[in-house]
Amino acid sequence: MNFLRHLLNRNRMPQPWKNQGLGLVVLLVLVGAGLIYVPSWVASIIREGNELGPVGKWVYFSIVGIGSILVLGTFGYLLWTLYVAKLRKEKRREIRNRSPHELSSDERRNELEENLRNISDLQGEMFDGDFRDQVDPMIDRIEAKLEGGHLEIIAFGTISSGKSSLLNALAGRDTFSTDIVGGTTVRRNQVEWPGNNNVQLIDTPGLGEVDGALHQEIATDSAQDADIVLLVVDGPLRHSEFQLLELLAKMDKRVLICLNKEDWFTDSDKAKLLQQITQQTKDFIEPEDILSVRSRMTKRRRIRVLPDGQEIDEEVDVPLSIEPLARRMMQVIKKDGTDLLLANLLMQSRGLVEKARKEVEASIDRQANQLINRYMWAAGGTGALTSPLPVVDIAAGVAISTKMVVDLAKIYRQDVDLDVAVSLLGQLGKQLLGFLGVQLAAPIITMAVASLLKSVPGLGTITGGALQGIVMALVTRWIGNVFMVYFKHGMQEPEGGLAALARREWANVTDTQYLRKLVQEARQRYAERK
Ligand SMILES: Nc1nc2c(ncn2[C@@H]2O[C@H](COP(=O)(O)OP(=O)(O)OP(=O)(O)O)[C@@H](O)[C@H]2O)c(=O)[nH]1
Ligand SMILES: [Mg+2]
Repeated sequence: MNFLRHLLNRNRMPQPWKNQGLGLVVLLVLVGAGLIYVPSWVASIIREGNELGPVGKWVYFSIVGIGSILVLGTFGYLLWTLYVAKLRKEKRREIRNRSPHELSSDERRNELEENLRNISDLQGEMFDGDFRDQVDPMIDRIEAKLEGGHLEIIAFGTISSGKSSLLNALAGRDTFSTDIVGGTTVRRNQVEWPGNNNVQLIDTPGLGEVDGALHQEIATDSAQDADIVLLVVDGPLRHSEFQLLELLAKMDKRVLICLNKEDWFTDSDKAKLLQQITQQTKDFIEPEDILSVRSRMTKRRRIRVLPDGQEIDEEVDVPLSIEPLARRMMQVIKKDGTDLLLANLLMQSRGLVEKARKEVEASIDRQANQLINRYMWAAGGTGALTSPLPVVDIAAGVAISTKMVVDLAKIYRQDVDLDVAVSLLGQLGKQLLGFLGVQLAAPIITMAVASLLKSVPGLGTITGGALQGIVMALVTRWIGNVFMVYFKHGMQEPEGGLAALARREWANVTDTQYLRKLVQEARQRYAERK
């Protein structure tokens, strides 16, 4: 492999990043030339004008003046638009990095609309339908929520903390089933909040603790749509509940903490507990958003003393108490509802843009991989058909690689035509073309691959046409992978230079597992042909 290393170190691809200072050099040269020629030119104009007599002079200078204004004005306008476009781009980037709560309502709405437009643009660039079809309903939901101003309030909490009971109490009817046995709620359900038909109350399954941590993933998934979160706890904050709060804070969610089952505590214990929770969460929850509730009517024992002095031990009903929470929820909705909705939709749209970008990238990569696959077996096929002295098929191999590079560039929208592809391949290594195109070098690479294949246990001996075919397929895949990475990064210098990239890709295609797969596929293809 020293041979390959040597050739790759010596030959490098064009390096467009070196052109970045070119603009400045050109500008300086133009300004310099201007300084040299403009003064004498202006002097000659003045001289000519002065020779024309009073009226002619006036007309002449007017014409020249208008011309100068037109030229300078247009030039200035061009510079100005470039500058404004640059400023706008920077501002957009800066806004994108800011949390929705740092943005004004208008900025949120604008970015949200821009994101939705971007997503549909990206949809157009996806080559396969699966994800594209998934995106539509998501966009529809965001748009519907935005238009209707529907808020979603979601209850979260550890198993059996009383989420379903609390939502029933808020809804004023027993919509969700509750039970003393944990795990009663098994899926997401929702009900309208009476009196405010734009607000949905959403019940979720209790988050079980696994090794002290809640099912964080499930929680983040469900929290995605929520505009307001009710975290229902029934005692001091568990470590896992605290972690969940941190996570929700990172997602920029507005959270109200509901200390449920307040009938369990004496007034002073309850006050202490609320104080403790307030202290623990002061970094991300406002104290007014921490409230105690009683979601179920309970019974309490009471000793009553009758007028005759007799004492009766009796049970009395303790009504539920959700009034303070309901009032706070109303306040939050009224004051921040639209903002919370916009902030949440904005976060969702950002997530979707990100996902769509990744999907477009992945779908382009899939396309590129399929293309390389087709070319490698076209090259491998020519190798396997004629042998053992592959003069014709090696020439075919060069043509195939060149065409492949052009097609790959098209997939990645890089401006590479046939000539450029030839020169790129040439620069990747004159020897690369050499060992594909020069008879002398062909046996060297074949021998190298043959010895590689021998080192893979269980492949058996491969000789003759099959070996030649596999070599061609392998080299084509290698070239394909190198260019795939190169084009994917906009033809920028890869990390460690092109030699390092080519070496990395060579290591990938000569990995034991990959070689085994390659040989299997080759055998299958050649068997089918026979
Ligand atoms: N003492 C008392 N018990 C309550 C209160 N709220 C709910 N409970 C009881 O707590 C138990 C669990 O209530 P659920 O509403 O089913 O709790 P959940 O959080 O929805 O439970 P899962 O869906 O299983 O995670 C039930 O037996 C309720 O009656 C309350 O304020 N006080
Ligand atoms: Mg429940």
